[in-house]
Amino acid sequence: MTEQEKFLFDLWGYVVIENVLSADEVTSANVATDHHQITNRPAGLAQNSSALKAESGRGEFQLNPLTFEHPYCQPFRHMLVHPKVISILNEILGVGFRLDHGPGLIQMEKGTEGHWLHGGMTFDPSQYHHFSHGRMSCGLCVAAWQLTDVQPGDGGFACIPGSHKSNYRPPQPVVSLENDLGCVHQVVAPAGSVIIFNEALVHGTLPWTRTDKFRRSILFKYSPGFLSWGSPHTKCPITDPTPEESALYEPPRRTGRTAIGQA
Ligand SMILES: O=C(O)CCC(=O)C(=O)O
Repeated sequence: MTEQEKFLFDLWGYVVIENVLSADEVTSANVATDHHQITNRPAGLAQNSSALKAESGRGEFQLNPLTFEHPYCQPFRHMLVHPKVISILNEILGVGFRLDHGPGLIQMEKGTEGHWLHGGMTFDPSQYHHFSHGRMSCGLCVAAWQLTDVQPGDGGFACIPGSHKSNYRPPQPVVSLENDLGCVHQVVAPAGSVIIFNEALVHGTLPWTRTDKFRRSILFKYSPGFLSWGSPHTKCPITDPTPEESALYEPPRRTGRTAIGQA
């Protein structure tokens, strides 16, 4: 993790890292996505917000993409243990971090609703940002890979930068986006980039209503090795896992987890 990435992630609670995937890798991930069933969930994530409502719910994979048949699992397995992401997670979650849940696809076509802002509202021992002894320590964090371009005004991922460290709950009109007080930021990111964000950040999704292009983001959620936000995995779902992939599925525990990405 570079000094600039540390600075921005600590300051904002997220950082966008561009050009992590090549154009060919983005294409392979989109081809693999096109070959598998995507189902639209019923609309409802916008709750009763007039600012977030739209006709349809977002599209999601029916199967875990890490278990797709070869070669279609490969782009997602590459993302799971990408060296750039591993180096960042070793810094912010600590050595021995684990895959908590995911990967999950978010696909939005024109007319897809947004998602009420969430995260960071109260003390939550599973989602946090702490700084001591010269380094960050975080709870649940996300690597959100961008398979399509997101431009200013398109919608999609949005957050209140810095809110992972804020002390007051955002007012209700802010989390519903009905009056965002100018503090909500739509995150712009080209295809091939990865957004690393802390789940303690107040974040959500703006509706996708302004562009005919679609949005595809695939989210991997990681926790420190001792912590499980979701139900711990019973086993690695990949039938032919590498040692690095297996390590990410070890049970949560304070010590003794296999470290990955260490020289
Ligand atoms: O990328 C998005 O649209 C939002 C994702 C989100 O809210 C989450 O992962 O908790």
